[in-house]
Amino acid sequence: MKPDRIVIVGVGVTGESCIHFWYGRAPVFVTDTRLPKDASVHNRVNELRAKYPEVRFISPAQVAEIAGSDSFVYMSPGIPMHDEMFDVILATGARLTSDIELFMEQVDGAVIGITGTNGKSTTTDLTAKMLQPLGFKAGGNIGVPVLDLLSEEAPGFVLELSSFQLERMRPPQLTCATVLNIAEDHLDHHRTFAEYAATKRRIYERCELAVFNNNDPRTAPGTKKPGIAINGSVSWCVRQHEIVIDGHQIPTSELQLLGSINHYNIVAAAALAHASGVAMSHVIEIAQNYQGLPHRLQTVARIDNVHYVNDSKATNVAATLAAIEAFADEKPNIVLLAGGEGKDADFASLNEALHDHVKTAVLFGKDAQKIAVVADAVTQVAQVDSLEQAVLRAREAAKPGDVILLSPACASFDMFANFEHRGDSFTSIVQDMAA
Ligand code: UMA
Ligand code: ADP
Repeated sequence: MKPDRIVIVGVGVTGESCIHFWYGRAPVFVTDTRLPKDASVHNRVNELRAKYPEVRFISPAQVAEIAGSDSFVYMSPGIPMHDEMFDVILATGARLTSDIELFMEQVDGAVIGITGTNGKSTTTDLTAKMLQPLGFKAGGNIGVPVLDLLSEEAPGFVLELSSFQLERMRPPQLTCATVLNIAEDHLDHHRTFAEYAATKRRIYERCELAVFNNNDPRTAPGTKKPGIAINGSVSWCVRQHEIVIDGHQIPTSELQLLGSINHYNIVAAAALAHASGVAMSHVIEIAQNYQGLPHRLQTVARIDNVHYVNDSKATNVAATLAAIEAFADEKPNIVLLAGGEGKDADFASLNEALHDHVKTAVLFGKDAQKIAVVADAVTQVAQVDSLEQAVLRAREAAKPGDVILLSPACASFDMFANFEHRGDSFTSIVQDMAA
């Protein structure tokens, strides 16, 4: 069906990619639920107005009169499904759809989908590197709106899909799909953990081949599917000192990525790449040399024999636990920098790792006190007002051989523009200190 009008809600990168696609093909109307109050949204609207003069920018209240049964409506992923705008749109009879759904309708080639609470970006980037000889391109939640990939003319795509993206579309028809892991996150957005987990598993519904963790039933497809069950056979598994990829054993000492969780991500990426038909020799070479993305367990300096690590992308408790595991020693050797916007998470599950491996927790940001309540009973705690103070306090607490680990277990939005800004700030504070 050809729509009579397109309504786009949200003026972030997804919204713009939808405007770009439909511009000149159908009348485009754009709004943003934050429009009446937020000055930065006004600035963004003005920027888009200059770029796309034919687009009509409307107020959120006008959506009810503009959208009709022959319209398509694109809601940006950051707008929670319980936002009243969804009811307004459904009442108009319009087709509520998404950028990913439109992308899937446009492409013929292979599409691999990757979701999970943690490790999505790392696994997406790594899978795409393994599939580079075949010309695959990566996009999605990793930061490149999928519709922007349409200009690439690639034979296949690797998409990072968030729960926000999966919940607002029909299950995608993917060549291969994986749920890497499921832990508590985004409970301020999804109503329950069960709802969040079910949303992630929608990725398998129409996929041809599933890759999942045999040790974690929450990652398995609900119905029987052809696939690769990692840790379910000797050919594909993660062991203490080696990983096995299609029967090839690789000692973990030959890998650049740290931590058993990252070793799992490597095996999952290899399984997805293998299923797409690339040479295993290339997959193994990339697996061994892959250095990871910035802001994930990234070494930023070694000063006075203290190791400074930027893991700013750890925006939930599970990611911080994984980071602590990656650096843990027999005695507490970690000075942890944590805090920020906690997204209603329960920090109690940090308790044991803080007790066993963290000598001091330096806490900052909006939910510092919530973490302090847990940490106080098991380790030394310092609460500070800024990241600068946190680094100085951590430096005082660390001894040679220790690790100063920024792994906040929280989103960054209370103090920073995003996790990259937080990680870059940490890096420059540390580098200034070293100079
Ligand atoms: N907006 C509203 N009402 C709301 C919330 C937002 O109108 O209630 C508007 C904002 O005012 C803004 C626009 O929506 O104008 C922003 O849209 P968005 O929040 O959906 O963000 P985009 O810029 O479109 O980026 C999105 C993803 N963001 C989110 O899901 C929050 C990006 O993932 C993704 O890279 C991009 O699409 C391309 O696919 C970011 C992210 O934080 C990195 N993802 C979450 C995560 O990884 O944890 C899921
Ligand atoms: P995502 O895109 O899902 O946020 P990233 O690859 O960006 O995933 O990594 C986010 C954070 O999660 C980093 O701190 C990283 O070290 C950590 N991490 C990566 N893989 C896992 C995993 N399987 N379990 C827990 N934490 C993980």
